[in-house]
Amino acid sequence: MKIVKVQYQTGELPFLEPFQTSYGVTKTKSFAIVTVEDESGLVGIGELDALVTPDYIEETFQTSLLALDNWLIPSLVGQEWEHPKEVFELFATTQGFLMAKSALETACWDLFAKKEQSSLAAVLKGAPILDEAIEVGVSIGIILDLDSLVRKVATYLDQGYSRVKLKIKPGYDLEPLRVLRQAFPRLILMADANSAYENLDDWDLFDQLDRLNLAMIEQPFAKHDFVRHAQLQQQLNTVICLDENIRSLDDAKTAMALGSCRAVNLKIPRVGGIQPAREILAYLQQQDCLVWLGGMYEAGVGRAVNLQFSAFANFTYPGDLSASDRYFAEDIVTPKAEIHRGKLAIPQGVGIGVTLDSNIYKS
Ligand code: OSB
Ligand code: MG
Repeated sequence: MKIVKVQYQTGELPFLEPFQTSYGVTKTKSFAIVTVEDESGLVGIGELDALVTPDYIEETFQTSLLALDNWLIPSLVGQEWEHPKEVFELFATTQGFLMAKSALETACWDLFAKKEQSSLAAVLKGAPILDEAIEVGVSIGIILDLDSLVRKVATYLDQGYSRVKLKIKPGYDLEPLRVLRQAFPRLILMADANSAYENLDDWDLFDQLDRLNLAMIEQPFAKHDFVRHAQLQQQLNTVICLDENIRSLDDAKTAMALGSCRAVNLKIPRVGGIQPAREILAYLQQQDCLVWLGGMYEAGVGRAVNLQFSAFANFTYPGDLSASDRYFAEDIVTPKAEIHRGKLAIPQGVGIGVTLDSNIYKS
């Protein structure tokens, strides 16, 4: 196949409620929808999910667009490839910009699956998909008022979410988690620090957290620090999960070699696309590391990619893959991801299984 034309358009979706992490508060979701067109005129779509500020990782929405314009789109257009698993390699001379690469690479997978008249999940699996709905969890931002936090969690549990992740930071950690544990003794509860802790001086805190029967603690330390995570994992019963640290298969190997974690939050945009994600998944599963799917507050296209990938991967642990209405009043695709009895349906069309609405670009 050969991509002859690439276009993108940016847009924004307001969050229903601001989302607060250890980095700050986010009020809108910025995204770009990338289209790739082959010689026959068939089009694949992908989503750019880089954040506006360089706090989660270095890449930002603006630097992604710069990389797309200057290096990534030129690396893709006019090149022959047989299968989308080759596309990530076409970008090899450009370092970083994994989220920009993922937007293009996932669009090529959508295009390929459409050409095959198959769902992306079935193309990935090489077999029909039997489970048509997947169990999902929810990621909850910092809510300072703890009564409101408990009420919020209760509404998500009513909707059927089967796992809750709470964002924590120094000064907002033990107490909210204790309150939730007390209110929901059997809840699958975990915490995500987004690198907010400095070092093992916080040992007392981690020792207390270790007694709360948390499913895991995600990314307590700095983004490239494998050693401290390994030291902490050695001292805790609670599973350490890495997010920001794991950008590549090499990172996954480093984490396993050092014992830095026993779980990984895998995000397709953070590792550069579907092919690197499935390689990391295969390696980590073979190492008996628990892998689950993370999220970037995706709009409808990115969310559909996550659903297809989850259907293929058969994750045993519910990911941060919520319904669209967990974040947005309106979305940009049909069908929207909706939760029914705690599960999201896998859209059944070809490719990523959803179509773009005509009125997607509101900004
Ligand atoms: O750390 O997992 C994270 C969103 C953006 C960037 C980083 C993270 C997150 C989330 C939300 O936790 C996950 C989601 O619901 O999409
Ligand atoms: Mg995280």
